[in-house]
Amino acid sequence: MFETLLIANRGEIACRIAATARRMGLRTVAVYSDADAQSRHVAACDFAVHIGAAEPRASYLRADAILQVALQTGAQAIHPGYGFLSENEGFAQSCADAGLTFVGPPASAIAAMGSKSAAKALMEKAGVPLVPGYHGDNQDPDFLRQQADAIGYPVLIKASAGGGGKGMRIVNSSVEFDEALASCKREAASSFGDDRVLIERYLLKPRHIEIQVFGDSHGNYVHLFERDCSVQRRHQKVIEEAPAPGMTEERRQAMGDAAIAAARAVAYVGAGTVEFIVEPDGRFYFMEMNTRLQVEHPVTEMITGQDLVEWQLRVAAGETLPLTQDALTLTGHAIEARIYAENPDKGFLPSIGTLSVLEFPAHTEFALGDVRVDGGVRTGDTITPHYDPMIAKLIVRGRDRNQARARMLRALGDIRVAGLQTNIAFLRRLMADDAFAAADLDTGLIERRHDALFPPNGTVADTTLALAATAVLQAQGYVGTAKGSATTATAADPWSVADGWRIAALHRRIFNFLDIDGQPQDVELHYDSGAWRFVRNGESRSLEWTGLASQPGRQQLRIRLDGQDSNGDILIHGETLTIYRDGESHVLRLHDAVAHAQDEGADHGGSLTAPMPGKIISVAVKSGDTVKSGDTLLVMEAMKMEHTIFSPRDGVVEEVYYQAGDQVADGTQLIAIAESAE
Ligand code: MV4
Repeated sequence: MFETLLIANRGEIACRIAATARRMGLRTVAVYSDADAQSRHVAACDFAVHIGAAEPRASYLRADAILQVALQTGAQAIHPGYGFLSENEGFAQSCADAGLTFVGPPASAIAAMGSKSAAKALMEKAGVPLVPGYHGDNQDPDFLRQQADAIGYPVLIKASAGGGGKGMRIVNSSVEFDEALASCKREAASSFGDDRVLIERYLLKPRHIEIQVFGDSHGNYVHLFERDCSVQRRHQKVIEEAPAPGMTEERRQAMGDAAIAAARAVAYVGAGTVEFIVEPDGRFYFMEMNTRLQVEHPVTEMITGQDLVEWQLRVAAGETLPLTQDALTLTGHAIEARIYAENPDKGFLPSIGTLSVLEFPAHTEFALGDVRVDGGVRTGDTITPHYDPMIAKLIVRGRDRNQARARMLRALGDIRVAGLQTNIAFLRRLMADDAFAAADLDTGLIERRHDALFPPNGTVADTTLALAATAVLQAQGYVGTAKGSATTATAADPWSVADGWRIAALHRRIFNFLDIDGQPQDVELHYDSGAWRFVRNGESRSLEWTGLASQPGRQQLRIRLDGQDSNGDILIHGETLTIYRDGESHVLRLHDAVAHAQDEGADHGGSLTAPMPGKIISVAVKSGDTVKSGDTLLVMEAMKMEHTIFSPRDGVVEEVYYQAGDQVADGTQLIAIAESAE
């Protein structure tokens, strides 16, 4: 085994690899870009070397720079993770040429699986089932139409050089064929510089099931069963699980054999995944082989009890496979959910910003357990536009699928995130969805279940508003039970709280909340004769609350509203409140965020910062303009609301850092204003 491993990646997968390398006693070397100097993967390794600017081309894709770091730091092996250089045959070859071990297959195997049509020809020879179709060299339109007629409609025209769903056309009848072919060829030529296509029978309701394979350098092969990755959105996997629901032992064996035949055909070494497209009746066809460790590998680890990174390192070091096929067992059921900083209500637009809070339920990291978290960011870290906005992978296992699903639902509800938007609520709806629960899986599930998965934001419940309001008061030192007065002995002096709470107004506190749609949700809390009341739309209910735990920016409370008990965990981030209750989260804003943005501007010597993550809609000034206090500087959009940023003073615009259309993280400086010269 080598002593030093260079990890040529970032984020969760770099941390994942470092965890196993450490456990195995290896020294680890991280590489990092300008954007990652403080990143978790840098801290997870023993050494770290800067390799360039934030853009991947200037850092994580620089094969030469990474090889040089490996040689300089005495690393004997390079683990590429996934993405970046992981499936770059040139890089695999350069490692070999430099006398370094590439933790992955030989360059020749990457090359053989890189071209879709060439891979299909190889697979056909190896006896791996292919979708009935034509993938030969003859590209004559009349010939291809005759092939389509012979296959039977509908057919799918796919760009030979394509992938990830790009360059595909469904054709329903012979008369549509010529036009679809021409259009597909145009797209293929412009997207891939190669207009060759292949024709396949178009499968309705297909599933994506993949087999994890492993080969060693001694010609041994095993498979580690399957993963079902049918739940996808625009060719991005959302949920992965193992085993595949409905899989029979016979079919598992047949698919495992086919996957091993595929690996053997290209003299594969290391971890690989053979993807199949599967018909409702169980017939399966080779799609492609991924020549890397995949994002979803943890579900396989959970059902086999094996550490696939350890397997990769041992095989790369020349050892034989750790286990034979007979010794591998499949136990229980595992599900992985990819937690992203993105906004499902806005077409899953990435949500960049700072993770002011990031907390997971009790879990293990990068290792077996009933709840596992593979993450690459910590509280205080930033999700930037430079890289994939994945926050973490949440992986659970149960004795069966329903137990795993229940654990996932629960664990998702226990995550706390503030500072940006996530897909967690969407994932919870998916986990609870009837079709998903019934394992009625196919690649169209999310579209088919659209209405259930994207319900309109309903009215905000009284309980949610009461939790938000009481959290604000609790944070200010008020107590919410009948015993004693409205404030504790140790609380801040209520008379000095400079927010409108005055002696004359002691009995009436107004909260102007805005819901996620920007709609006002005004409520009042009244205090009278030792008791609180919650008032909304003129209706009044009795209210008590007890603080359970408190820390800056966070209140855990129990309220009793009209005799009904509810627990809540409320994160207060600037003017944004995230109320967690009953596994669900609700976001509210207090009305005066913009005013606070201006206060901050004044505090920071004339720089104006974004009050929350959002998008710049328009900029009203340019550098050199003279502005008066209260002039409009720019308009930004956040949480579906437009916010006008006004000048806090008279002065001259020194610099405008952003323009219309830019995404900005909260706290980002937008404009600098200098005092007027006079
Ligand atoms: C197909 C198909 C139906 N019939 N091929 C999409 C990406 C590419 N790698 C293969 N893809 C498909 N090929 C035939 N003959 C449907 C898909 C497909 C799909 C496949 C796997 C996972 C998700 C998918 C989503 C849409 C379409």
